[in-house]
Amino acid sequence: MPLSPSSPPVPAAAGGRDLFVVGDVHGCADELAALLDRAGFDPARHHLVLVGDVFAKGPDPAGVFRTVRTAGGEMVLGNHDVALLARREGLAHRPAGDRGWDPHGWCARVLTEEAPGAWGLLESAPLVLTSGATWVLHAGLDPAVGLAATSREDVLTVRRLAGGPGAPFWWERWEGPETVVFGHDAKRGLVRRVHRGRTVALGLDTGCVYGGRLTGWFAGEDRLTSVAARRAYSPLARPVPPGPPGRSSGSPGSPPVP
Ligand SMILES: [Mn+2]
Repeated sequence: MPLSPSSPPVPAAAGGRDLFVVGDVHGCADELAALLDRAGFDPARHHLVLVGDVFAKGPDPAGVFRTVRTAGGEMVLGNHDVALLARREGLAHRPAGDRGWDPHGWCARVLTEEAPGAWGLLESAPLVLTSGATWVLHAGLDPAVGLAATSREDVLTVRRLAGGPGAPFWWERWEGPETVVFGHDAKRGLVRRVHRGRTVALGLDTGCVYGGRLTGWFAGEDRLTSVAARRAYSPLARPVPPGPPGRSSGSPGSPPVP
């Protein structure tokens, strides 16, 4: 799917409250509710921000939306959220039956039937939410050019910088001063990059939908809280098989985006 240029960062509607940034929820509604409870989340004092990939893959996307709405939360777009919007609009239609399970199609149908308000949240979600020196985005940025010149596709999907399997992760080259809070990399799990004594990158995707944990971070307190997944709802994508350039890394039935 072609991607349009980056949209500008949007200030989070924190209103003086501390940000509580939560990693990739992927439809894990029970775990999101449990995390807010364990963290002592209070909407009068805290503002919920999700790093994207909020609904697809997991068991209860409508329940996730209800919890986010009750909390008054905001989200940035993840690659699966973009796929979900595309599926709703028919832009990424896959003929039924040709690749088996269609997680985005199922998720889009559940949201339309049980939580149609989720579409407004998705349609209004920016690529980047900011609060002071904290930037929240789904995957990452290009440290060589900075956020403003990073492509939309990189914001949604970057992990390693260009250069092959051994290339550094983007956050290994990011020196701040802003703290970039991101998700999208369950294989890496919790990532904290400290440069000159300050946290400049914090990765919160601890793989809840794969049976890992769901993690949140209070920005002002620099405090992490997490809860265990009740079970593994989805297999973690297989490693990319060796093969010639251009070979698809997806297996039959796997989602179109990793
Ligand atoms: Mn993602």
